[in-house]
Amino acid sequence: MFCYQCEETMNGTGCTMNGMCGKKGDVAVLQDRLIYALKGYAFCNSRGRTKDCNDSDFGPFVMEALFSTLTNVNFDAAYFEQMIQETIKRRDVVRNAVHNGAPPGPHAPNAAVITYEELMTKTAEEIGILSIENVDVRSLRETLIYGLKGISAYGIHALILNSESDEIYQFIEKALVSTIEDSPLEKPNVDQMVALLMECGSIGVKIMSMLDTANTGTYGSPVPTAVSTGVGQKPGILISGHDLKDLEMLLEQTKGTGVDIYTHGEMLPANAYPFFQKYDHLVGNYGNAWWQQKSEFESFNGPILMTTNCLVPPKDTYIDRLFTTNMVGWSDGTVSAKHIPANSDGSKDFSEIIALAKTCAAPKEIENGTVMTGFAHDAVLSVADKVVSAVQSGDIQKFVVMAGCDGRRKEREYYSDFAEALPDNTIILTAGCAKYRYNKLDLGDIGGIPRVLDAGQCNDCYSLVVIALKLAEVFGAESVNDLPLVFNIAWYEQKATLVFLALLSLGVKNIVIGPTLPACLSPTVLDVLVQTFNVSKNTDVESDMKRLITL
Ligand code: FS2
Ligand code: SF4
Repeated sequence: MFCYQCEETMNGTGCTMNGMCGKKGDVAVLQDRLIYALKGYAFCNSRGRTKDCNDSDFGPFVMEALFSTLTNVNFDAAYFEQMIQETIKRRDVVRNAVHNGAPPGPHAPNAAVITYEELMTKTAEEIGILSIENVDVRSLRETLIYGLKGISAYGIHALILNSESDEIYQFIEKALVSTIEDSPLEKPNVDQMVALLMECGSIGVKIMSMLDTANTGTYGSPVPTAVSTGVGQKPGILISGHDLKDLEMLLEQTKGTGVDIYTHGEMLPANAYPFFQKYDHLVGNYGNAWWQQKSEFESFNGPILMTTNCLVPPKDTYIDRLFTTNMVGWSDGTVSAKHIPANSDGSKDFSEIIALAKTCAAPKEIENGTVMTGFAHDAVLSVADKVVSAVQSGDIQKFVVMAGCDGRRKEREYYSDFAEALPDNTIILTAGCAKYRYNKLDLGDIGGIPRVLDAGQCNDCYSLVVIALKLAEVFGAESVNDLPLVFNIAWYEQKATLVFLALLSLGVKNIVIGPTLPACLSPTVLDVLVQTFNVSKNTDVESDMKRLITL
């Protein structure tokens, strides 16, 4: 196997035996085969589009497939075998329609004609990342694929709330086709591949905006909320991941059952939506970022529902209480987590989880306080006057965007240290699970404005963009680069890759990322990013404080 899509990749270069995330070699090569098959499906669908016989379900299916290959989503070999089979079946339907049942032409790429049986014999070396010999082409293509995974993750959440866009589906199709090695079409040159990455970033802004509209249209605009981190006396269900519709269905089905609901990880910001606040049995948030789940799921005592990433290979002590849904899956070939499927109308039956919860002890207390969230764009912009006068008076010197992901590496303590070392006249704007590194620190407020403003999940980085653009407008700045605003972001997986591309597509410069640079960036591609956008890696707290804040 070879995988270098996330920040924890082995030695900062690539996982080659088993993934640091727990992904086994057999699942890694199945994911390579699925992506290969998706490229062939995209190729045939693009031909079908010109003859009006493309698959109308192409976008949703491909988004599901790509999302399932994102880090920490699905570890189940059987799932990927079935998805590869389904992709080839769908591809063949479109291809036959394009050719009126005749065999494909001699110039069709292999991904458009390979059979399921043949594909299942292909190795990672033959069809995976390292099959692309030119290191820069490999870098640009893989970064694009990771951006597509991010688009797909956010696209699926929007789709679940009945929001979709053919523009986004057509981009996914075009981008997949652009990565085909033996394509009969003219291959994009390096400049065109860089342009595709920027387009991917723009589509990222669109999908995050669409999801923001879908979320706020369905659940209301988040309001600043102090969320309890303690526990009650009743048994509970812990819901983790990002999917708000699952939370809605779970809350409805647990009404009056005597079972409490707790959020975990990226589900914390759900507590700030007015819609969810009407449920008294949504009692608070249990635990921290995804990587601490092994101890937190154990001490929670009740069932856990993983609606999306980040799933860590479970311990025996709670595997019987772990349920997955959507694209999430876990199996080691012998033991599997129970999967809750969606019915054809999107509804789900959580009765098995609820019945199990009733037999479990209440969660063990691991904290007892509150944590603030709910500072999405509407909440922050409603106090824009206060913010502007605080900047004008010098009470606020700088805004520091510290959004992104958390991870288990020790180097990430940097983010807590950096937050603590920031001068009192700075405000942290955050979103994503990176916040758990500093959202429980007592950093105080500036004239009633908390020094850590949590806009929500990683997709809610869109809120930070809206806030930055509004500040630029209010201050008459030409761009966000002219604001007292710096970026020190933490990345882990492919949604963060998309958010990064989205920021670049908006022309944001001087972004500092860490704790390492993406391994998929070749020296040449990195050089382009440095020359064009002055992107750099974080260093140590003292040096970064000097270059970002005090200079
Ligand atoms: Fe955090 Fe993990 Fe949100 Fe990422 S829960 S690192 O995949 O999606 O951010
Ligand atoms: Fe390694 Fe990350 Fe790939 Fe997992 S997702 S195999 S940790 S690079």
